[in-house]
Amino acid sequence: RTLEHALRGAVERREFVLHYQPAVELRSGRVTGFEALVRWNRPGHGLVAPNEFIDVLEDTGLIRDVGDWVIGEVVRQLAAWEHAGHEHLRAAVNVSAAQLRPSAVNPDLHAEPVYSLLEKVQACLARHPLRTAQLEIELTESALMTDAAFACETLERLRAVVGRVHVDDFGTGYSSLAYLKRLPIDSLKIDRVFVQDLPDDAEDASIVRAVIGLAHSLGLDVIAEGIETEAQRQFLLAAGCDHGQGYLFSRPVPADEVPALLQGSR
Ligand code: G
Ligand code: G
Ligand code: MN
Ligand code: NA
Repeated sequence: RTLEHALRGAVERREFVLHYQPAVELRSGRVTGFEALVRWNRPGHGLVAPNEFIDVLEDTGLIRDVGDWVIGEVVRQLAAWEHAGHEHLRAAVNVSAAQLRPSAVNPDLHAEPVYSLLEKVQACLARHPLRTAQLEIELTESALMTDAAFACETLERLRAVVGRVHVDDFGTGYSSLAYLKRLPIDSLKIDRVFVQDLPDDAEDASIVRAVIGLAHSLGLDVIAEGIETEAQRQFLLAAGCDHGQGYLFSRPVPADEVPALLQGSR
């Protein structure tokens, strides 16, 4: 297929860029971290949004290559920000289910190492040592629950080298509460489909309150996504939501605009 072919070229030519969207403390508006979001700088097309190509990357396995690049780039960027005096910034990368599994070992190539996400992260951190657990990861609820036992084991080991682990798009999948309790995770990110019609939609309001209650009872932090209006922020704050992300605070911005966002946030 032509999109797949174009993406293979894009991986070789490294045509991807990262934008960063802040997450803020709802109470104060203070920036507490960033989420790295990939874009494809496709020649002749401008910046292409991930929803137009992430599925193809996942279906073809190319997500491993792009995902490796994303991790390396975020670690490099965090080290550069640190060097520029922006200390202890946190940035989360989105990790697909396919990146969680070690790659298949080629039986004919005994020398080929088994690739794992843990090893990739460790290699990046060896190149650019970060001071604290500044690198965070986001895994979707469905990626975690497809093979929850395996995800649990993998996260236990990853936890030694990364900072917070966020469950992305929470509410859109089918979480086993038994596993949710056991998983070494730090926060639930409420998907923006539940936020967009707040505060008027009574069902969404109930769902959001229930998720916040569930998260807090498990000792987890809550981040609401897709906050666009002050009314949404007020509702979420009153419901006890800890953090938020969305156009009300900032769109995802290129790396060079991040320092200005920090300035504005004190
Ligand atoms: O930036 P935007 O809102 O268009 O992102 C759309 C989707 O693409 C989101 O669900 C986001 O999680 C996903 N996405 C963005 N960047 C990455 C990435 O680096 N890796 C993976 N696996 N998904 C990403
Ligand atoms: O699935 P994930 O949460 O990783 O994706 C985040 C996506 O949501 C990004 O593509 C980002 O551009 C988008 N996004 C972030 N804030 C808002 C918002 O306030 N409104 C809408 N509609 N999309 C948002
Ligand atoms: Mn995300
Ligand atoms: Na999400």
